[in-house]
Parts: sequence; C-alpha cells; structure tokens
Amino acid sequence: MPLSAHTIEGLAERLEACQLDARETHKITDDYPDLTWQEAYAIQAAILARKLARGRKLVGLKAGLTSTAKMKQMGVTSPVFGFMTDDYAVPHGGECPVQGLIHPRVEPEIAFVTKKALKGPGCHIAAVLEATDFVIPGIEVIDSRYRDFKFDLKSVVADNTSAARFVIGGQPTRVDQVDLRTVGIVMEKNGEPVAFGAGAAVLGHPATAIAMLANHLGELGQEIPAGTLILSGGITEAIPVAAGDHISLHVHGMGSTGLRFV
Ligand code: 0L1
Ligand code: MG
Repeated sequence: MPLSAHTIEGLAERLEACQLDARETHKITDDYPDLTWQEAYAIQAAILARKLARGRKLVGLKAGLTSTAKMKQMGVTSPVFGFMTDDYAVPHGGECPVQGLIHPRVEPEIAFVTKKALKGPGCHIAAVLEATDFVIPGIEVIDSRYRDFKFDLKSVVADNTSAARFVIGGQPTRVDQVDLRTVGIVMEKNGEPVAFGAGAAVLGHPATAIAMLANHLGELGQEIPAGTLILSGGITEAIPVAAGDHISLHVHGMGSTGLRFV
C-alpha cells in the first residue's frame, strides 16, 4: 500500500532529527520494505521542505553513486540525487566541527555552476557544457544517518543521499579550459595522498551526472535553474575523517580546496 502523506512527513521528521542530533537510525526499508523510488524522493523532498520552512536556503544539488564501479557494485544504472542547504556549506579552507556529524567521510568531486537552465528529458553532455558557467574543485562530506553507514538505495535516497557538508574552492574554470575526462585529482589527508583519479571515473565524464540530474528532475516537471551549484559525484571511494584531520583536494589546472575537521 502506498505511504500516506502523513507517514512520509513522519519519516522525513525522523531522518532530519537524526541529522540535526547527529545520531544513527535504522533503515526506512526495515519498516517499509516496499518503499518505492517515488516515495523515497518524496521523503527527501519533505526533508528539504522542513528546512526551507525554518528559513534555510537551498544552495546546491548533488549527484551521488556516480562512479561506474560503485554503480555496478550496487546494481544500479542511474545515480541518486540530493540537495544541499546553506548550513551544509563550509568555507574554503574553513573548519568543520565533527560534533554535528555521525561518521563523516569525504569525497573528491568536480562542482559545476550553471549559467543557463537545464531541463530534461533529453538533456545530454553537450547541453550541460553549453549551460555551464564554470567548474571548480569540491569536497563533499557524506554522513549516512543509517547505522554503521549501511543502507539500501531507496533508504539512502530518502536520507538525502547522505549529504552533510561540502566545500568548494580553487580556480573557477571554464569548461573549454579543461578536459573533464582526463583531468587528474589528488586528495590528501594530513598531507598524505589518500585518493587519486581522473574525471572520467564519474560516468565517463562528470557532465553526464549533471545531464542525468536534469533528466531526473524533468520527470518531476522540474529543471536545474541557471546559477545552480551541483556536485557531480565522488571520483574515488569516500575516505573516513575525524577531528584533527586536514583534507585538501588538488585538481590539475583548477587549483585546490580543503577543510579541517575540528
Ligand atoms: O555522494 C555520494 O556519492 C553518496 C551517495 C549515497 C551513498 C553513500 O552514502 O555512500
Ligand atoms: Mg558525493
């Protein structure tokens, strides 16, 4: 039986409370094994609505599970999508208190900023590149609200794809100044390289993730507005972090960004 609006609101309240209190919970599908994708995204949308109602601002969108290897491993053919509000943003080089987080991990990403709206269906890489104002290095801090970071895909969609914090910085770069497939990245933890890769790890080209987001939103009658920041997904596996860790991300030709966990 489909979940009622009341149940969806209650599940959103539970997941958001766990996020705000930095405590774990059990998976949504433990109680609702027949959860549909539509219901999972409806729970996520209800979490966003709760934040906006309290005066939070939507500051970005994200694609997750975008590395081909991880998608194969999880048995999915499409990434998952989520959002970031203003309280998720960490200043370039700034501090990120771990107190508000459960079991944070960091992912190296390429962030896109659009200058034109993107609307699916039928959105493709060329349309994304044409609509992109600039790309910039970004680090996403993910923090599943589920016990031991263990989940299934619909539960993780409901939990806003584990979104928690992010930082962007470095050199805003036009897409004709960089080959986003071959661009190399190195992420360092306390000065030691811990993750390396190239843009092509994200669906062959990070712009593909943005096109898939536009197509996903198109199915809901929505679009990616001009001026939107979008994290295109982790280029490598996520790296666990703790208080005291300094993380920096270097993207060839695009500069560096970083943050310190305190
Ligand atoms: O941004 C991401 O790739 C995370 C998507 C959700 C899965 C996870 O928490 O690893
Ligand atoms: Mg990510």
